[in-house]
Formats: sequence, C-alpha cells, structure tokens
Amino acid sequence: MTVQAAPADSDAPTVDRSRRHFLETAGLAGVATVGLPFALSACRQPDAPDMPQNLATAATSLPKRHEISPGQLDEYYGLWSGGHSGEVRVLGMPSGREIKRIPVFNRCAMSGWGQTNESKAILGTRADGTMKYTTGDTHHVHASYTDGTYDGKYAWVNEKIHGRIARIRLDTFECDKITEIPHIQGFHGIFPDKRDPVKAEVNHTTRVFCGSEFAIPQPNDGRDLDDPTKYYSVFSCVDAETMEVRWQCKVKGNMDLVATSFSGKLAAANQYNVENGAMLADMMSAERDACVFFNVARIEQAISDGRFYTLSDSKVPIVDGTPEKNTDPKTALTAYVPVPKNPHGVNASPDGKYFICAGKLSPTATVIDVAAVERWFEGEVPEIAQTIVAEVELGLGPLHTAFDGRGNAFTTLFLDSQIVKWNVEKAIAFYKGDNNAAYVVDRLDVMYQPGHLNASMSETREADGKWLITGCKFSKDRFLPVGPLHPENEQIIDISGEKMQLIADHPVWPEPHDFIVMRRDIVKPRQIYDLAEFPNAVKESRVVREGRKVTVHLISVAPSFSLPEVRVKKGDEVTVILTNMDKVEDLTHGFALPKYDVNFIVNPQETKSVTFKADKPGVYWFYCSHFCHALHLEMRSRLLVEA
Ligand code: K7E
Ligand code: CUA
Ligand code: CA
Repeated sequence: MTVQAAPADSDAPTVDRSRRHFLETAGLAGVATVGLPFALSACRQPDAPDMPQNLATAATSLPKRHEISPGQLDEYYGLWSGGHSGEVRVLGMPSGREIKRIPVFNRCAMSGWGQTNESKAILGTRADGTMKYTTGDTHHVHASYTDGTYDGKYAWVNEKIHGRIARIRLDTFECDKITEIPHIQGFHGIFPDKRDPVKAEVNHTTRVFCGSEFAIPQPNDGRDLDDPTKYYSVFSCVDAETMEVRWQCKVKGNMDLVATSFSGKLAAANQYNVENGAMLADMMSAERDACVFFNVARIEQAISDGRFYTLSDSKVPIVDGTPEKNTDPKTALTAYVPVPKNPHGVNASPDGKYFICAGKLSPTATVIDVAAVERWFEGEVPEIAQTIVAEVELGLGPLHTAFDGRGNAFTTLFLDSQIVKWNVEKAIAFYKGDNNAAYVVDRLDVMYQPGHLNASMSETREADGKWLITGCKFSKDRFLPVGPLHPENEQIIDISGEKMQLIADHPVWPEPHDFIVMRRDIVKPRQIYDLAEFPNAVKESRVVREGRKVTVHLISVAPSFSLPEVRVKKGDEVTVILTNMDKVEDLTHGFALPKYDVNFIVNPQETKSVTFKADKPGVYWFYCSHFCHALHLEMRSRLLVEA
C-alpha cells in the first residue's frame, strides 16, 4: 500500500517536502537511537516565517464571542484530565475558565481527598491505613452515552502509572469508584461502549474498554524477567456500573488509545509496538503496526462457553486474541488492521462510519471503514487490509483527530506544530485515484507541539463543529515567564467557518492530555448532597467511647460546630464524623485540626470522617477552614487531649 502525497492544488501553506518526508527515508533505523529522540522532541523551534501570519490575525481581527460576560454562563462543560497531577478538571467552554478540580488519584489538601476515611475506601489503603498509592497519571477522560451521545451520567478517567480506572459522577462531579486492573502496566487508552452489541434495547454505556501499553510477564511475579518474547499485554473490559473487570483479551503487541463503534459491536486500540520490542529501536523496526479490533459479542460468547483462562489469584477470565489463534474471520475474536509506523490515536467519526488512526512516525492518517471490519468478521471481506479506505498524507507527527460533524476531521501535527483540517470523503476519493480531490481544507499554526485536540461534542453523533481545543505541550513564550517549569498552552479555536480561527490561549497546569467538551444542557448537577446517601450521617452530636476508640459525632451549622469542646485521652484513636446540616447552596464548611495534620471540607448535607491518634496532649482548636459566614472566624471549638 502506498502513501499518497497531499494534493498539489491545496491552498494550505506550502511545506518543505524534504523535511516532510524525512521519516520515510531508509535512514530511519539509523536515527532510531540517536537522531529520532531529537527529531521527535520539541527541539525544533517553530518555523519563524509561518508565525507572523497567525499572530497578525490574532492581533487585528480577534472575534470576541468566546468571552463570557460577568454573570453569564458558558455553553459547554469541558472535562480535562490532569496528567501527572492525578486529577480531573472542569472547565467552562468557550471561556476556558477553570471551575473545579476533582481530586482522583491525588491527595487534595483542600477537600481532604486521600485523608478522609470515605475517600481512602475508594482509593484503597495499605495495612497501616495510608493510601496505597499517592501518585497518579491521568490521560483520557470519556463520558457515558445514550443513543450515541452523552447522557450526563458518568465520566471515566484512566491512570497510567498503577493501572487504575476511576469513575466520576456527573451529578456531583466527584469520583465514586476506582478499580485497579490486574495483569497490566502503562494503562493508557479507555473508551466506553456506546450501546450493547447483543441486546438491541440497551442503547447506553454498559462497558468501558481499557488498553494496556506495556507488555509484562504474565503473571508478573519474577518469572521471565530477561525474556521479553514472553511478555504480553491484555485488553480489559470494565463493567460501567459495578466497575468490576468483566474480562480480558490477550493481544499481540501493545495498545495505546481506544475507540468504540456506534454499533456497540467493535472496540479498537491502536498499536505502536506490534514488534513487542523492549528497546526503542525494536519498537520502530516494523514498517506497519496495527489497529486491533475486538469483536465484543464473540469474546463474551467465548467466556460464557468456558473458553478462557485465569492468572494468579485473579478470577478475571482471559481469552486469547493473538493473531495465531484467530486466523478464521468467522470465529476470530480480534482483527489486526495494518497501520503505518507507530500510530498514535484512534478516533471514531461522528457519522459512525470510520475509525481514523494517526501515523505519528508516518505523516499519514489511515481511514478504516468500520462496517467493512464488521463484514470481515462475517467472512465477507477477503483481506483485513481491504478495510482501509484511505491513507493520506497530512503532515509531520500526526497524533489525534477530532470532528466537526460536517465531514471534516482535524488532526494535530506534533512536529509541524499545526492543526490540519481535512475532508474525510475527499481523502477517500483522493486515495481511490481522484487527483483533484483536494482533501486538505486548512492548516493552522498552534503554539507549540500539540498533543490531543477535541471539538465540541466531537465524540458523539451530535458533533456540532463550533469549538476546537488543542492541548499544546509547550508554551515557550506565550505567557509571563515563571521560572524553568512552563505551563502548557491550551488554545481555543473557532471552527464554525471554513477557516480555523485561533481565539485564545490558556495556561494549564501540567499536564492535561485529553479532554471532552459537552453541551451544558446534558449535565444536571445537584446543588446539595442527599443526607440519606451517607450511612454514617450524624443525627445527634455526641462523643462515644469504646475502649481506646473514641468517635466524635459532630454537626456543622453556620457559624458553629455542634460541640463546643471534645475531651479525649492521650493515646486514644479518635474518629471525627462531621455532617454539614446546612441546606443552603454553596454553604461549605471545613474542619482543620492544628498539629494533627487534618483538613477536609463538608458540602451541604454531606458527611465525611477522619481517624487519627491523639498522641499529643494539650489544647487544639479545630476550626472551620472554608469561609461560610460573617462569624466564620468564630466557628471553632477545642479538642482537649488529657495527658
Ligand atoms: Cu496522545 Cu496519553 Cu492521549 Cu498524551 S496521549 S497527547
Ligand atoms: Cu463554617 Cu467557615
Ligand atoms: Ca512499531
């Protein structure tokens, strides 16, 4: 299969062809260990001649319609992953204002996440009661679907370091469950299914698929350390409601990003390392890697037929999805579509027709016909490679693709520091041989080196083509310098017209990778909690002693705590359960205890608890740390620890 060049009559800025093609040269293997890390990093300064054009546009004719006046609300919710901060953020769009940080895999000093007993139960603890992990690396946020569009119920986010997936309730914008997935490392892509592949009446999300990136010995218990040919990766299916791992599927090679079909029948993961290389040069040795498709119904049938195995003490059933075991399309659980050189990103187009893999080391995007993959599984398409309907050149370092719902795709070009807008049907026509099909519609320089991008409602049937956000990995000169660590630069682009228009820059704390932008009418957040949801809600304030264990049942109503003093003895294990009885919207209280390192908040009608050892005699004023009332400063009581 040959890669076709961009149409000559494209009105996009001309590019240096020799530079554009450098990754295709036979010298690639040679640069693998020395040249490539430099070539792929951001060492290249943005092309100086390209910049003034965009900057001039920005300075002279900036539309202001992204600005939200005081008292006005944004049109969209943005759900942002926080990368190695371990959190998820909520932004208003198109203003880009950060509204909330949701602690997930991190410890939050403000809310008490990672300190309260309730959050530790979600996070998981060691025998000594401390958090099992205190680091987290979130990459991908995706939300639940009904009828092919967001239903505002849940969002999920992956955690790469320790292999965990978290769920966020979109009525409270809080994390309510975390699952650690067995047998994986470097957990990267996730995507919820969009309907059930078997039961036609189930048209909402019931599974979340998870790709794992690093192959490891199975089980990873000290065996096969030095024999990477025995390492492998598994694809996981997590139940959207129970958050338990339903099944896993062994694959050849690794997995990176994940996408699902609107039919519910297929999930897919792009693979950059089908070589299963343990060294960089080995990971780049094959000309083509793959996009692996999973036939969900067949995998679940295999499991109910008992065709699975388990590993170690995990009960999760695992099926074999390696190519050797799946040669007959009519029974295959998986299909490996060959995609050029270390692809990154796989995205489903909102019309449900295509999956697009970006080439990363190849300057191309590969368009895969989803219905053709379904037909391959029925034995109606002779060669899996025939499901590829286009493979067209876009520019250097293509990573991720978003859609406007009008037939156009937008792909980030990491190395070119650009976004390219291209028409999918024209790309298909061009690939078929129509040399007049000018599929590149527009190019926009971004600042600098973009990773993910996403457009408003892009991952749904309701992609509306209004706003495009791009997460630039480097901000360099875009903000006031604050020392060596730079923020990243997220740029808001108006895509309502033919040409993309850069609207605004926003500095962001490292490092969001991915984000989704959801219409605000879809989300129905609550203003106060429901007291009945907390089994430990305090009805009557009191102190209960059982041996050395003391439980303080405490209520906060502005501007006071229900107990003016609490008396305990040195060495007691003290649990403070605090219910905020205020029912007023926005009336949050805090509980801060000096020298015992305790701080958390309780929102209206919410209950939280913290346990600590009273090991320091003396007087300790516990006070409200969240401004709540004119007498907020007076909202404090004494913990008296007797010697
Ligand atoms: Cu491209 Cu983790 Cu989605 Cu970062 S990944 S950019
Ligand atoms: Cu209660 Cu401040
Ligand atoms: Ca590879």
